[in-house]
Amino acid sequence: MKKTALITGATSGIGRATAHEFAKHGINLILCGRRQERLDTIKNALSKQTNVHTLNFDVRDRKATFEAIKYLPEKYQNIDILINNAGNAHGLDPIQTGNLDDWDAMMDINVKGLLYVSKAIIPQMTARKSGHIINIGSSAGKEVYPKGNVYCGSKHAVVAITEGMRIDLNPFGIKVTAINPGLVETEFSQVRFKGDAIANNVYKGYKALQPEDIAEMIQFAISRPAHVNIADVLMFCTAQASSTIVNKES
Ligand code: NDP
Ligand code: 8X3
Repeated sequence: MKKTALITGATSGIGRATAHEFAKHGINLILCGRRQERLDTIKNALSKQTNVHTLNFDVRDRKATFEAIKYLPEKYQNIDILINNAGNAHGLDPIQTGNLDDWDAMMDINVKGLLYVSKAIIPQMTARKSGHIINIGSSAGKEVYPKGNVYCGSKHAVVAITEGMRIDLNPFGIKVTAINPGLVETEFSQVRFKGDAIANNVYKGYKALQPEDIAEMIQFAISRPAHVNIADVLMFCTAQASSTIVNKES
């Protein structure tokens, strides 16, 4: 029987690449994001391969999140796979000059948004005693780097929450996975630096991970046999050794 996956942050980067990867495997898709035009474009492209439904909500909005998921059409109501991917870094500043709005955005989206979406879906998984939750953490959830403070904090929280989910959902046979990439070439840096020219340099001088690389890892994780759970993955491009060591051509 075809599985159904809900992907947050499906309008760009890792989420969009995962939608394309899952469509290749005939997985029914619920694609979430705030930019409806993009959701429509992706739906048009993937509808040839699988069933696609789109949901437009901001993961910070608790009521909108719960309502969107509660009122899914009948054929999309059983969600087998949840990809908690929506998130971003906002700013790169020392703690003493950090921007409060940036801090709110990172904690509200990366941490609380992930919790709201999970809370809206986990009860059906526990009731069915099956499911797979994949949280997109980061190398920033494993290691703190200069000026990373709050973003790193939000991703450390994602890693901790993932471990907590795995423990609490263990009696229900639900798989829980953290996938933690290093530098991935997406719109991430445009968001982080608010369109500033510095964003264009982040992926220059080396070959960063591509969103498709992460999507393939996610597909690998969801396609393991029932007794295998990929618990935690740290992925770097070959040029990256840690958050602060990247071998760039000068
Ligand atoms: P992108 O900026 O390309 O994509 C971010 C996605 O998140 C978009 O689809 C965006 O959709 C969605 N999103 C952002 N804010 C909200 C919100 N408030 N409500 C709903 N959706 C939201 O970045 P990436 O693909 O790189 O990032 C995806 C995940 O991967 C993030 O959690 C990020 O922290 C993580 N990551 C990224 C790395 C990188 O180097 N790129 C490395 C490690 C982890 P829309 O704007 O339409 O709502
Ligand atoms: C994204 C990777 O190094 O910009 O999570 O924090 S990094």
